[in-house]
Amino acid sequence: EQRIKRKLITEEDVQRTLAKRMPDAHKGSIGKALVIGGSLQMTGAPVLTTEACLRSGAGLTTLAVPNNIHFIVSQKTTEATFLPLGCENGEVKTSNFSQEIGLNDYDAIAIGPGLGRTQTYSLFSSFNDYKGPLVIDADGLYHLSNELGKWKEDRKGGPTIITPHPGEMARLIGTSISEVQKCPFQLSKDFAEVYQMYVVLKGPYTIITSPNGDQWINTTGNASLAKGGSGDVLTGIILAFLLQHRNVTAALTNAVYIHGKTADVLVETHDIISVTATDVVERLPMVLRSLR
Ligand code: NPW
Ligand code: AMP
Ligand code: MG
Repeated sequence: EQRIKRKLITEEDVQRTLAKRMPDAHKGSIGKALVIGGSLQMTGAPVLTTEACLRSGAGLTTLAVPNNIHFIVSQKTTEATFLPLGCENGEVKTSNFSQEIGLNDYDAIAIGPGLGRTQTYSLFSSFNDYKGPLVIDADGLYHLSNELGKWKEDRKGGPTIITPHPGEMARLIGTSISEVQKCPFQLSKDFAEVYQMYVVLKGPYTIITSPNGDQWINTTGNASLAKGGSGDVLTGIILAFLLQHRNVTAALTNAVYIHGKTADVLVETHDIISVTATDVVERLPMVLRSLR
């Protein structure tokens, strides 16, 4: 008999579990986040992820980008540090990130926003030994879909979190977008259990599934988020929250709730067609404050 646990995310849950800032905190005690992404054609995505991560409480945030866009992205984000990586065809060249970056120096990593798809990366061999939580989003999911079989065996390291929209989910499991939209709960649950990953299936009602099949449904957010960059911002919030929450599901549910809530607050003053991903990042401090 299948045990089904499904729950709506409530504001009370978020208020109760939201990361606190201890009076004796220092940047190192909160943790170091690493964002890997960006390419010549997509300089904004990793900046949005990094800025959202900074606004969501990370102690130290580093952005790894192909070195041809280092000076562009560093103009756009002041508080982050940078890891310029070798570049080919406007994208990060390495096939194995663990050979180029001391991954275990970071407490949480997100890979994918704006990364591009012309290079071949083995995310499995790069991150198999990484001990912290790993978020795979955007083009990271494209690379993951080409070697998904390898991930069936348990990753030796920390938890893996994927954040697909329905198009990315369809590619991962080799089905159509309409099929994903027809059975989002079952497909997420099957995927999470088989690959032992946390699945954040995005949409008007984002569904979060843990590797044991438990599910949470988000009801915040609105169609102002139907704009390029929204998902890149969510990945940054998730990354920062992973550093600051005791368990992965609290980090994910709180991040998804707050991302949507910020859009809900924005449409009180901004027209629904005008909201940008940057607006969401800039409004995060006020929304977080309102939940204390
Ligand atoms: P269609 O055909 O459009 O209707 P991709 P991506 C579908 C970067 N960005 N519900 C969609 O359907 C990202 O970080 C950079 C249903 C299509 O088939 C990535 O690195 C920005 N279907 C890269 O771009 C800002 C949905 O999925 C497919 C859906 C590619 O990201 C923008 C498209 O998916 C962007 O974030 C939904 N909700 N959403 C920047 N400023 O630098 C999408 N689809 O082409 O695999 O991926 O999302 O375009
Ligand atoms: P991405 O497609 O990766 O940019 O991610 C889009 C983000 O915006 C996800 O967090 C979605 O849940 C959210 N989003 C997009 N469209 C809507 C919508 N119509 N209603 C609510 N949330 C949305
Ligand atoms: Mg995206």
